[in-house]
Amino acid sequence: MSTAASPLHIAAVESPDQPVVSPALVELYRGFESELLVPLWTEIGDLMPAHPRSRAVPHRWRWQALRALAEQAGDLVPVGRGGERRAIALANPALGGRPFATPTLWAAIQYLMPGEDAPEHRHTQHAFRFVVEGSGVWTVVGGDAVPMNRGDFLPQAGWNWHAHHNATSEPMAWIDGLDIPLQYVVDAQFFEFGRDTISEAERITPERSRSERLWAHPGLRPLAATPTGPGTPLLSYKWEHTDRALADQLALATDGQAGCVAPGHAAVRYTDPATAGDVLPTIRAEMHRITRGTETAPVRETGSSVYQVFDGSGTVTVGDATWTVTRGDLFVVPSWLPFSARSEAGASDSDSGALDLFRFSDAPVFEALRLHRTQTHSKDD
Ligand code: GTQ
Ligand code: FE2
Repeated sequence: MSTAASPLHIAAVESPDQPVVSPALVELYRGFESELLVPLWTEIGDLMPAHPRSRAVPHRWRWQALRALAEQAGDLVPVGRGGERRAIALANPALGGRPFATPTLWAAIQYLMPGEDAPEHRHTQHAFRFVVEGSGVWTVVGGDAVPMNRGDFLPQAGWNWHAHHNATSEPMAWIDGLDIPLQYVVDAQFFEFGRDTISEAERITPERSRSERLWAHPGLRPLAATPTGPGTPLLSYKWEHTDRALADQLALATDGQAGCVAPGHAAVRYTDPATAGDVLPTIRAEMHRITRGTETAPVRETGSSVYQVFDGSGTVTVGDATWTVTRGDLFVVPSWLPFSARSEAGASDSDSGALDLFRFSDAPVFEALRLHRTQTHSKDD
């Protein structure tokens, strides 16, 4: 009688830290395999390394290439119920062809043609949109129409109904960030279809959403509004505020006042106005401005990040990889690989003359689990 082949293979290898290979040892290992058992001693180096060795690798995607393919998809692929979104995800080359930018994060370019609607749905995955170019799409979250313009960051916590509609005669592209790979690996996902089309009353195009009118006043909390569910009640963080915060940080530093994270490097984190914590339970988002000629000190952290160049150009180094980057380009920083960036003159010259980097990461997960570690090196280390 033959039993089904065991999916396990435990290799008996000659190695100083492994038991002596003998016919009896090989037979022991076959016994483990047929009972679906794995000993720690053959696996420990992979399972319990001295420090994180990410399965993901550093990689850069060029915005021009993404954008051109998204345009082609706009002509060839309808958006509607079932497929839900014309979203094209970054696939880390070391994650088995899955649409995972990192082990925890999804990053995609989404594209909506003039007049198109992306149908309503909701899911437990936490999400955001970030706009590097264009305008004309409103995302309707829980009936609140939120405009999308260059530089705006739009978080949207899990289980909110949402649809998108392009109200103009131009196509629009933006990026989505979600915790899809995290929820996939921990089996946490729920999903529901909503209405196929949003109501005419929701097909409005206000300059500011209801959420902004309630929550976008610095330091002022509306007394009668109670955030429901996890995540920030503010659905859009507009570029004018982010830009001014970064410019003010740099100007203060020029006056000899503290404020920047390092000379020539200003940064802000998007936060929940009701808690001052991260905007989403699983995703942290930040904007960094690095002035022309400045190079940041290498930093490594547990957890992974995805960056998009919002403006300017420069050179970034992630572990052993170094790339030039310019407006719209995306790249990933796997766990515990050192990251540094240098701002340089290039093809696209930003308004501020600086390199502006939008960043999102899984840091809230690592912090909540008390697994977050950071290490900064000086440039000469
Ligand atoms: O826009 O609702 O990139 O549900 C992936 C899943 C976008 C969205 C994505 C989604 C969405
Ligand atoms: Fe969605």
